[in-house]
Amino acid sequence: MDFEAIKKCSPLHPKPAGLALQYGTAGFRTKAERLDHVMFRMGFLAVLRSKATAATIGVMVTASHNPEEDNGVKLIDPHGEMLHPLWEEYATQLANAEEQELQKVMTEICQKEAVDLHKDSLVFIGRDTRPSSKKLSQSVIDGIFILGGQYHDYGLVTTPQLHYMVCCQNTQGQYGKATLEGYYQKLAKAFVELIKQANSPSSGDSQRHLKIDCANGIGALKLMEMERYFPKEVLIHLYNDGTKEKLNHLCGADYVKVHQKPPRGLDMKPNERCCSLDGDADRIVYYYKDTTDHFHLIDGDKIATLISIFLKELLVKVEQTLKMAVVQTAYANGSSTRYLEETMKVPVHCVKTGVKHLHHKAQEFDVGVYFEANGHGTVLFSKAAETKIRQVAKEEKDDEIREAAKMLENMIDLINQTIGDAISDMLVIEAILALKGFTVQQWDAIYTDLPNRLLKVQVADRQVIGTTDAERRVVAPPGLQEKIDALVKKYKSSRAFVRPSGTEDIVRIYAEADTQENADALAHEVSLAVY
Ligand code: NG1
Ligand code: ZN
Repeated sequence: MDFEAIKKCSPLHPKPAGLALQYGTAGFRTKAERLDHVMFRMGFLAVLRSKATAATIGVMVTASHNPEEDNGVKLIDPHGEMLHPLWEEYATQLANAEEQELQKVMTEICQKEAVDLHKDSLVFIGRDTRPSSKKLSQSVIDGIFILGGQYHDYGLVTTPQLHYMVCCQNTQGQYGKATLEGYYQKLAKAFVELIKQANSPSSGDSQRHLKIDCANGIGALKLMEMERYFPKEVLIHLYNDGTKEKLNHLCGADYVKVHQKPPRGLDMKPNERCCSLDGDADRIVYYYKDTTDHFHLIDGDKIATLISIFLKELLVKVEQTLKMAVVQTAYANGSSTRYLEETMKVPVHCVKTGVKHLHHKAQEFDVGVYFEANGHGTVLFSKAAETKIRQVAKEEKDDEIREAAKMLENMIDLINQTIGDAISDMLVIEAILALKGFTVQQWDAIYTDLPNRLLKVQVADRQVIGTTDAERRVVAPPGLQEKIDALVKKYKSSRAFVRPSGTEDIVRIYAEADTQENADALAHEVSLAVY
């Protein structure tokens, strides 16, 4: 390692004095102007991680659903998954090291991980559409360059697209081609095949329309690029495409989910199917308004349920021994868990918030469906499941079974198994609705959500709140859980929990109850107990 060069260049990306950041659930996130040194240093870390794993590593510059003034960065591991927890620790140490400590911290990482500095390295870089992202991704490149690493800059891409590229590259093309063209072609081919298997569109109309709120972000650009691959039966209409308004401002999946109301900038007629992406297009929620102007949100839990219903029907026909499960977090609506377990008889597992926990758990099953209530999720197929499904699709003599296996095969190709992907999920959902002849109302009616409320409160130190049982109970500070228990008892069909956010300096409060008024009141009372 050329420490002289590092010493010379590092002051060009100075760390603001006293600033300490943490690599959280989704990497580093804060105001963009505080992140230059972090980006530069993550360039270093990506090179070291690439050498340590002898694989290509990704660096994505984005702050997802957070305001336009924020930014963030996260590293992507070789199979397109989130960074290894040990390396998250190194990332924090490196980001917070004072100038004179940099050499020591980097040497320690190399020693602990036995990094062979003579090895080659390759880093894939991507960024969202924030005004600050271009310069910040240039700082990542500066860091890579100083360590003599190789890189490929994909420029503007969605977060899941970059995860996909990393996975393709490290599996020597087995997962697909590591280009945008490769991504669009793979997804479009699977989607077109699936749509062909649908009899007739449920609307009676020969075309299916979908209105999409793109959160004024990268999703709009990428959907425009992909549109020409879509079958003519599917017509998408893009809103909040970033040409007029600010990223994530009063729109996007997070806004719609948290506020339980439509985004600004999307004109919605009764019973029209609409959806919102978030700022880096890794989340999606659907919604519509009925003829009485009542807004209906179809969140990640209902997406997981729709996908599970569809997959289970096919798996029963193709191979009954394949084990399917759904993975959720504490934020999953109680009605969804109940429906999945009691009506569908599908095992449901609850894990801590954060995609890496869901992804990890889902890997235990032949078919693992995971979604956060906020619309981030995907489906994982085990190697054994994939091999079996492809074999039945090829060799089975019975037409019905073979057709079912083909649908599953196309689902495997359509879903981005590296991470939740709004574009891929949207195509999966559109295909399932077409295949099952479901309207958005029929989908919504599968079960009725329990009224719920998500609040956030600012406290002096959010880390004083300690949790257990997949974050459903607090163990610290003493007495808080007892207070929450007492409040929950006051309301019917209720549940509430609090946890420190991993992405913002706040504590989140979630409550469910029999009515919206009660859910709101319970959330409010719990928030007072947290102060
Ligand atoms: P935090 O801030 O830890 O609650 C939020 C989301 C997570 C996940 C991450 C990463 C909620 C309640 N939390 O985490 O589900 O998506 O952001 O983006 O939606
Ligand atoms: Zn996101």
